[in-house]
Amino acid sequence: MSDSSGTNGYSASNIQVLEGLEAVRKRPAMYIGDVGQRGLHHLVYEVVDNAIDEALAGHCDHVRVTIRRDGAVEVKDNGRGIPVGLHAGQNRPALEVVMTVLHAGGKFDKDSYKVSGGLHGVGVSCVNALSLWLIASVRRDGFLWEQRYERGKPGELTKIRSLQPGEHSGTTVKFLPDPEIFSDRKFKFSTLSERLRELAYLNANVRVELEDRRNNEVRHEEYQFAGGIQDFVAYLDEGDTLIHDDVIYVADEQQTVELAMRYNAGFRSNVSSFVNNINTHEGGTHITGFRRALTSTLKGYAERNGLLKNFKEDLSGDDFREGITAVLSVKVMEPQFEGQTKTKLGNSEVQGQVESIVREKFGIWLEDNPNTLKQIVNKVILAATARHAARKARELVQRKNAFSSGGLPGKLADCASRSPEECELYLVEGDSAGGSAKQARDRQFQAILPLRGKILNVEKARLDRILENEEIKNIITALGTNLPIGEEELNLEKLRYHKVLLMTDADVDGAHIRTLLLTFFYRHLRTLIDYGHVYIALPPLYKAKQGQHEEYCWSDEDLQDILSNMRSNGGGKITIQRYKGLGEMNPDQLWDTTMNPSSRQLQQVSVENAAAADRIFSTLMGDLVEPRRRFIEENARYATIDV
Ligand code: 0RA
Repeated sequence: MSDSSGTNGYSASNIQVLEGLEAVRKRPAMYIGDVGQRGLHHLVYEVVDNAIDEALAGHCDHVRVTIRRDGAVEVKDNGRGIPVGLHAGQNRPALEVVMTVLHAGGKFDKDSYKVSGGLHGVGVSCVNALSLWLIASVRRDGFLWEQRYERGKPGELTKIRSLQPGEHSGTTVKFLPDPEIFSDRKFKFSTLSERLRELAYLNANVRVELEDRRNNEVRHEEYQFAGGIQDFVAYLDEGDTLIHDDVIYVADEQQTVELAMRYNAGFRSNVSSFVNNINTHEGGTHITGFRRALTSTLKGYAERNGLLKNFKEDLSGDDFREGITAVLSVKVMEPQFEGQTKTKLGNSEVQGQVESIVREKFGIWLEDNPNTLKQIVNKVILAATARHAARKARELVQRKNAFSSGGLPGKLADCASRSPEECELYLVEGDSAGGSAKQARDRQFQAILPLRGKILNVEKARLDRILENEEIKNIITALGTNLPIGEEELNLEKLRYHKVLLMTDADVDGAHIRTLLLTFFYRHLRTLIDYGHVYIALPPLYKAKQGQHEEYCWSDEDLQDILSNMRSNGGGKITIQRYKGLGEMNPDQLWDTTMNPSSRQLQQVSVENAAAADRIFSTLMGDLVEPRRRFIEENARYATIDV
């Protein structure tokens, strides 16, 4: 605000404030990403991030999030409390400034690692602008203060009462998202709990609670991890067969760079990274520094200990990360976020900082743990060997394709169009459903690839084995892309269909096959998911019929609604058909319900929280039975797994 003095100060800045909040209400997506589920939950994260900032500054160790019966959310912390005194330049309480001025939150505390960039750090004022009402309560300076806002417009700041002896200072923010902005205002317990759990790992010892009071049975979870990101790694690699017991932890004295990691016998690399508690999905300079340090440190120690004497092939950086589960968390004063989703760290100075800290501290760790060094190096050698074998296997596939007709799989019923933007590939469970789909489709733009039986569980196989699998070879050849090996990228420009649809039966087997396919896409063709090319085609569960009138239902609630409508219309006997398989529909029905773009139901596959998705895949598809059983038991009641 430039206008800070004179009697006009208040009204002039006041007008600017209202204009600022109005701008947020006019273009909410510009500030919070979107006004769907993601944006809605972002409101909570924004408020929680403020409380966590207070914890990072060392003034707060308890954050409690409550979803209230009325659908509002309350975030309570035991920090210093947002200051309520008059803000020097603005002639109004500092609290009101924080709540109404865009980006005001960080301007008080210059040396804190305030989140900024990306969607984070837009400030609690955005939450305020997008809430029907918001109530900020502050316990500070011996009193409880309260101020209520409506669609961002402040009421009076009121002193409510004295604090009781022993009552802690802190801030509580309660808000109800505005129905004019958000059509869906239902917070999801699992979405909130994932982020809160993650924050508790990233901020060791901070106690984070989540309580859902919307149902008669109150649901409550609490996260507090003394081991911080070390515990995070143990959570992520639960169920994996470990190469060594201890989680490796390295950090500098100020903990501006923290790294925890452990190797397992699996084939993937699961590296999550955070900057100021924000997940940097797209990596960046900190990840580059980590990778370089990991490779050079391990290689150096392996060579000096004569562990690479008998291995003459080249080692790629990727080989050093096979089977690793790692969490890298760094604090950066003025982070620059880049990339498609603004989750890639750009600060060049960070690379060297991370690299030298990891090099030094991991080196010390390896000197103290020579046996683990040996086990890790053996694993690296296996990875390199498999990578060479995978290259050979892929060359073989490519050479074979070059000789067959057009290089496309024999089972593929291709479409006529050659414009990938309009083309769709249906991956269909079973030859018989595949047959129906071929009759049902619009052959101009819809291609069908029937898959026989269960595809390979890629969670349990190395790439060279995966490349021997017929179904997987067919999928890859039909798609036209490569199957990236090691550090290669997917050649997206070769993709022959911009929609890839998984069409499986609406039963347990179908769900299993869908999970196998999703695992394959998630692990090996992740770029297709990231760019929104992968969909699940949802066949209906029921058909309700009354006389000539038929309706399809996609859920049990759907069915109940439709049945009660039919009953109230009179009109005679109702029959219900339950579709267990795609094969029970004739081609016309299959077209109407599942393939016709104007009437079908599709679910776009997205990876909202990659770490959680990763864990779900390893738990569901990995080696150990016990964690899988427990996962299913724990989640049967609540969870639908969104990947
Ligand atoms: C600015 C200054 C001070 C505290 C805060 C912001 C603060 C903000 C939030 C948001 C949620 N919880 C919060 N807790 C504190 C304190 C300055 C001081 O006391 O010296």
